[in-house]
Amino acid sequence: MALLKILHYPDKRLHTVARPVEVVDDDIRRLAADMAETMYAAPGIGLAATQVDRHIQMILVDVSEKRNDLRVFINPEIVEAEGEAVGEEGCLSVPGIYDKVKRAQRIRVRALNLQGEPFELEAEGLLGVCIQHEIDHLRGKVFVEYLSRLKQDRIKLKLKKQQRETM
Ligand code: GNR
Ligand code: NI
Repeated sequence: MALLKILHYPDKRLHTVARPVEVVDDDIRRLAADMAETMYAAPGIGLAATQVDRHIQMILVDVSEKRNDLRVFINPEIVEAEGEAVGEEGCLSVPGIYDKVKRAQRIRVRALNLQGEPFELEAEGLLGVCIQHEIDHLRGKVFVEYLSRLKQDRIKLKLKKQQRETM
């Protein structure tokens, strides 16, 4: 296993649109294991392949207290969404920034598991939010893009300054 480097906003590579996984093979399973290690070490409740500069449609989520309920979604698709819910979000690619985002309250997701088998899952609450946040990453979208232009510009300045200071 290996820890992977997480890209930080405003890195252009975070806006790459991920391509579907064609075959779920050992390379994909190895990447999933490395992403899991990276997500738990961060620590985060989710991670998209986009964030580790691998532009394929795979996301990981674990919203459990004990950090022992890893879910992997390959080629995830939201097939139903209903309601609206606003919640505070953060992102490993936007460290130190938290703000409110409006999401669907309940979603139904279709994806492949690490055996390449299709499954569906209904999610709400933090799990639902996290899945929507991760699928956005696969489309090249970072949560701060839901905020006002003014806030986005302030966040960009703050993170660029942080990056200079840690160089
Ligand atoms: O660790 C994370 N926490 C979080 C909190 C509220 C809403 C979404 C998230 S996802 C984030 C990890 C991450 O950046 N995934 O892309
Ligand atoms: Ni994120």
